[in-house]
Amino acid sequence: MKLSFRWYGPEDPVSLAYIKQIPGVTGIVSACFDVPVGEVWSVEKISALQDQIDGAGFHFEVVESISLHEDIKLGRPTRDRLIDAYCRSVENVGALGIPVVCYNFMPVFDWTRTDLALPLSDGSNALAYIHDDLKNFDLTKGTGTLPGWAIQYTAEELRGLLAAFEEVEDEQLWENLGYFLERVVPVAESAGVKLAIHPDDPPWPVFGLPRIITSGAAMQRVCGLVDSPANGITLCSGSLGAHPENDVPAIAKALKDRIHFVHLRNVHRFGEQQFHESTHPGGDVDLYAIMKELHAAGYAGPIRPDHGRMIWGEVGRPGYGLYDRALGANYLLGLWTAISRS
Ligand code: DNO
Repeated sequence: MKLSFRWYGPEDPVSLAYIKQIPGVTGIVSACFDVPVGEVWSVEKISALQDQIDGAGFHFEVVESISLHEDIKLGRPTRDRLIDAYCRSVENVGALGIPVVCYNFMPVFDWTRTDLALPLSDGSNALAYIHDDLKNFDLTKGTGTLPGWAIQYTAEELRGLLAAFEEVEDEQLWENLGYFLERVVPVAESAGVKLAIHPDDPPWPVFGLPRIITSGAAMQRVCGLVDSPANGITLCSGSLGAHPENDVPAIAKALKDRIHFVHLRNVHRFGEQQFHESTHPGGDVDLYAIMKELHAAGYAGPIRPDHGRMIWGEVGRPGYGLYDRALGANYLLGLWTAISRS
């Protein structure tokens, strides 16, 4: 495996120089955050980012993410032009030798939490989710300060999108995903890029919006929509693990040939549709068992620690501080080394 770390580009307070001090990290996961969704990522833009990554002594292993325009998810007529732009971006990523593109198919909202800094008993704080607390967010005001999303919508845009998705049932969403993959996968194949869909986080509907990538069976179904090695998944232990019925080590085993990227983090579930993020070794998900499955399958792709808590007084981008993610990386390296040598 290639131990990797997410970097939010030159603006990220967690610099490449800091990341370099974490043992074993060779890969960087990043994106051209300033290209508006739906537009083509030019070779110039991607290679400027790649130059910085190379210059710091890393490999640019994964683009996370090239986001999909909502019109693609909605199946609107404008999707053909947008899918075409997506294909050009994938070609450009491939031309620069970056092997993996991560994406997701969550309507409107990417990952969702109801508390960005839940105090934990050890004095740290972590991202948390309590389903009933979603009612505290007033979406008539737009996405506002909800965390982590590449795209923010005004009140009016959001109203339009929420209304449009009311017409879209799960099966329609599946069809729209199939339509997208039928067009993009062949392009990815010839560009030497592997697509890796990220599961929905959390893996159930939020704000009344449908969510379909919520289980191992769903990810299996994605792989079957277009049967190509270029059409694969991101195994995210924290997203899948928020649902007690998702046996993440079993999913890792079942989908081993199609896993192109791995996010390893942990969650502690404290009620139905309630969890907070935890230390990498703590929590309800068995990262050791997942790593063992990946190792047994000969997994050679990128693995990154995912969100961390805020510890030692660090303040920063929710989930993406340096300290706890660095501890996570070191834990993953330790697990992998021990499994390899035993
Ligand atoms: C959250 C991340 C997600 C992820 C996208 C993948 O921290 O795991 O934002 O990047 O959902 O497209």
